[in-house]
Amino acid sequence: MVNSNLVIIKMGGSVITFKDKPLMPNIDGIEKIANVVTELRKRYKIIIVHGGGSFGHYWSVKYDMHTKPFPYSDEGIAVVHESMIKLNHILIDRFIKFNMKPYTLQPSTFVHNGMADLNRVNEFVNIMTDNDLIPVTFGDVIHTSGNNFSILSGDTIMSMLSTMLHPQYCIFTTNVDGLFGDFEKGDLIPKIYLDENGEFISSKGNTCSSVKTSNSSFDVTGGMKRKIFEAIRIVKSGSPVYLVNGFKPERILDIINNRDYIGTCIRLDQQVK
Ligand code: IP8
Repeated sequence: MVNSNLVIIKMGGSVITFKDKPLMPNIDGIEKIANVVTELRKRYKIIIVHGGGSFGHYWSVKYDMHTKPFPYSDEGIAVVHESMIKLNHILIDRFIKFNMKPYTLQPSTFVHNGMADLNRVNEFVNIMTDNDLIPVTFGDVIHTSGNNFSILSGDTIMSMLSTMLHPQYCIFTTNVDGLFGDFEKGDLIPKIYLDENGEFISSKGNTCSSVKTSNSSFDVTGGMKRKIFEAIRIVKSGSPVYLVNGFKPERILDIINNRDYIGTCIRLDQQVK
């Protein structure tokens, strides 16, 4: 059963920063999505998750830090975390300028040892959304156990939150239009249907030739791979997932207003729409 007044949106790092320019926010990218969120919040409770882009990823690479729990250097942990707070601050500042009331939840307040705390999440989200506050969280470096820390992707936070809260719409924004069978040919896949085990059933529109289902994972490159992995978990838990171009966020409104849209929807085959 989905929570029909909840929308969770990931603001991708490739939209809110210039990925190839270290520590450079993309204010236009942030504001375009903020503008759409001002519309959405009139009708829905919103949760925002944002990625690291050329802030967190830049320093994670420099300090050789990854998603694997490990006793990374204290300096690296401090610097990566600080860069994410800085990016979060820039984003929050823009949201406030758009007359919204964002409230940052650092992932360390609700994730322990790689697991999200359902009670904490429910408590935070209910209090905030009842008060017109918009919870905002982000990918970060967090403590796991012992002396170990790990990079926690915003995509993983998307699936932690979505599998607990069951939003009606779970939307990932990136710098491309969606999931492509063949990117060179512009072969966008508008719909992918899964069964309740997360196994691929069929796709609609263009062919799904380069999208494979071995181990419930799709054969895609780079950051898309994790998104698809997390998307499958979310879809299995009942919420449909949409991959949308964050530079054209009006497409989010198309989805929610039931209009034709450009993007990829991944859903259970029995979810009608
Ligand atoms: O961009 C990564 O979050 P993502 C956050 O959502 C860091 O994968 C610290 C690199």
